[in-house]
Amino acid sequence: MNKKVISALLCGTMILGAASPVFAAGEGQKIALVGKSAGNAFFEIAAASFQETVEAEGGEVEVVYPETATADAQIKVLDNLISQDFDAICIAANDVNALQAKLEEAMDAGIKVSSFDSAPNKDSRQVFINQAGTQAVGQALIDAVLDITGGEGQFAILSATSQAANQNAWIEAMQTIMEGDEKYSGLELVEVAYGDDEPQKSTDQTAALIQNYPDLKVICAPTTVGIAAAAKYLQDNEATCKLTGLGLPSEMLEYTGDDDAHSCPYFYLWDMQGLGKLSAYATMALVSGDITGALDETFTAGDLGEYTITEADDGGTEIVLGEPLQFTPENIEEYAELY
Ligand code: RAM
Repeated sequence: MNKKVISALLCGTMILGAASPVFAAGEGQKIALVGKSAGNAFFEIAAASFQETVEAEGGEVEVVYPETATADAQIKVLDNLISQDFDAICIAANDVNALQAKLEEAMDAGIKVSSFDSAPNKDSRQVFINQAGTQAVGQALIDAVLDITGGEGQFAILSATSQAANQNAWIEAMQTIMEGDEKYSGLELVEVAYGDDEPQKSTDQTAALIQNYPDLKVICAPTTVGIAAAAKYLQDNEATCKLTGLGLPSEMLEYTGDDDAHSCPYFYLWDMQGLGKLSAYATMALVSGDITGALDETFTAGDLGEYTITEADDGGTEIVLGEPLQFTPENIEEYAELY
């Protein structure tokens, strides 16, 4: 029986049969959550919160990781999911455009498609759950670089994969902000290196940056895997080059400090449990028909409150969780207990 009919019947039964019916937002829903790659704590934390949220609302979640952090590997995963009876797929895309045909196939088959963390293009999704505005992240990162370099000098970016939709959007935002304001004119971006969200490759890329640019003042790594690898390398080697970017407080605890003994003065991320939860509520709302992903629709994301669907930079729609959070020596211990 169709899931919507089942939930309508369940709802009716609850209203007739119980004194105070509790409406479960995800009753009977079957949702697949697809991360960018396996073995990355970032996705494990978001997935745990996503799963817990859906299960508490009466649905079930299958978390699937591709074999590699590529679009091809995600296409294989999607092929497999489309052949099963999932109500929705929520995906962090390894490429902006390469998943379009497959995600359109999923939507044509009646599967709702949302994305989180890393957005496939606007035709490949119904809505994107953006952890923090793309411009806001770009602004926070370039301002951190400006501050930590002391206002001028060389910096490099250590990214994940070269095709990663979110990484490229943040890097582009940083570059646009930099080019548009005189105050960044003393900064020189010498290289964007790719560690592919693999610890060893990220370490090797950090080593190469330090060797190739002896005057490098800052590395900005907008990836949790990259920043943790670079933090360790720079600190172990007592490099003068400093670090900032996007990281998990739990993985950055021992590297964050204002003194020479630490490689990272401060860095950013966002509420990780909130990201999983908001993605879960948005995806459940697509399945139940409460939203379609269109501009200006609103829905309630449990105890996170009410959210409105807004326009994304790519012309599609998104739901923005909140502002990026800054982690400093003062607050990192508290956050490290959470994620
Ligand atoms: C890595 C991934 C992820 C990104 C975070 C900040 O774990 O590349 O997509 O959002 O870093």
